[in-house]
Amino acid sequence: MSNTTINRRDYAVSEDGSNSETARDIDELRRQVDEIVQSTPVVDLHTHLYAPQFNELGLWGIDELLNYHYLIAELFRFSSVTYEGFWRLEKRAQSDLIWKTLFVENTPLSEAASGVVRVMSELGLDTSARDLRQAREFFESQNAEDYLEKVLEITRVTDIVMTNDPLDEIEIKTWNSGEKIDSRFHAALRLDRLLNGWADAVPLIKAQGYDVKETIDDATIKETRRFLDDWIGRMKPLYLGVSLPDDFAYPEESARGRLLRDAVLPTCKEHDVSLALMIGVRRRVNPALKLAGDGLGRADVGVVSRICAENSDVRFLVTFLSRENQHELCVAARKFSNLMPFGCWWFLNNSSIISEITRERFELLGTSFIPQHSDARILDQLIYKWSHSRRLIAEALFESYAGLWHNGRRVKRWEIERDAEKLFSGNFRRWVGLDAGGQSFGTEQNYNETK
Ligand code: HDL
Ligand code: ZN
Repeated sequence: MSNTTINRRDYAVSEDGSNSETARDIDELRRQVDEIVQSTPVVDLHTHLYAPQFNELGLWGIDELLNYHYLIAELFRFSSVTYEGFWRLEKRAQSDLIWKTLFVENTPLSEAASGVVRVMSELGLDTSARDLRQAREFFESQNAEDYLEKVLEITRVTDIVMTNDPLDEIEIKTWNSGEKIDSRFHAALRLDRLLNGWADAVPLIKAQGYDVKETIDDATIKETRRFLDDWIGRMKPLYLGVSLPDDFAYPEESARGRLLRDAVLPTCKEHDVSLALMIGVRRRVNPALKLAGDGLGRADVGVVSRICAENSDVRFLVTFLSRENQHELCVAARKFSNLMPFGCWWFLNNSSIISEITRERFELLGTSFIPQHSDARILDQLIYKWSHSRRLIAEALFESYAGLWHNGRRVKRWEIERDAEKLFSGNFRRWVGLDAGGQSFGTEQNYNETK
């Protein structure tokens, strides 16, 4: 067999011209994969979205979409506006400037800009409009609750995991109100301010009634664990999470190293709750850009291997921000079954890189990983972030099935459905113990019964 690059037609006709696999079958396989992946429900395991009960924390609509920090960073590459000049503007004036600069005067080719076009197109808005009048009229006519249902229906996202900060005033008020949170929204207890900014966190934790000190001694560890226990009881988080810098080291004689070892990891064990490590962010590389000012750096994946080896009874969700760390993460996951790689995070959430990462994950991990999360900050972003991810994951999955076919094994429809369910929700549900609402997949009989 000539060593041509594997593509759809090569399976169709062997060199002697006979049809070992009809082209139609390969085409049917591609259609099956696209149809199944497009329709598979998603549990979005990391977002910055909030349930309606969190009021002003929940963002949606064209002015929020255009003020996404990714687009703010891109604005300054095209516009002569100064940082101060921009930050002084009202939000609508900011989005008008972003629209004019990135969408009218220039072609919206970046992932973040093209994503806004996708959202507007999906909602039937004029994507070539000279201004935001029509878009604003549309969103002003929307009712928040109905719009949430519309977005979840379009995207087939069934569950959204939030990013919850136990030191945030609005969060504290909402969680302490006892108000019932929309059951489709789940908590993730985010530990960045505790682990990465201990000195600033101490007074805030003390204000909640926990006798912690900046110098970390056994008493402070005990009180910090009580703080975590109480917030776990309040939020019932699916996991604890923290973003970490590219130079994150462990073990480390630092506040973070001590708190991670003596408070967070023992808490994960005691509550049997997973820990998400999001590694490689370089915060405030350009402080003038505020939230848009973070960068990245290549990290040491060996740190994760050490943590997984030393804490074999903790389940870790791990993602790295540097493209250069992705292959090493796959290899580390082959060594540690308590390591679940997830997502194409932040600067990796771009078509070319999602394709590369997903393919190497299939090659090294089969379906034992979680391919994507949206990281959405604005509700409407679910529309484009999941649209491009489903398309790209379907392509990579098809290529994997096509390779298997080439090697002599065809997949059945129910196997594709099973695999897609694992990738888009099942692997995460099982990792964190999130009930699938009675649905169970994974065998031919199940599939025949549920169809
Ligand atoms: O730390 C994180 O969770 C990151 O996702 C940051 O929030 C980042 O600003 C972001 O929005 N990435 O998409
Ligand atoms: Zn995030």
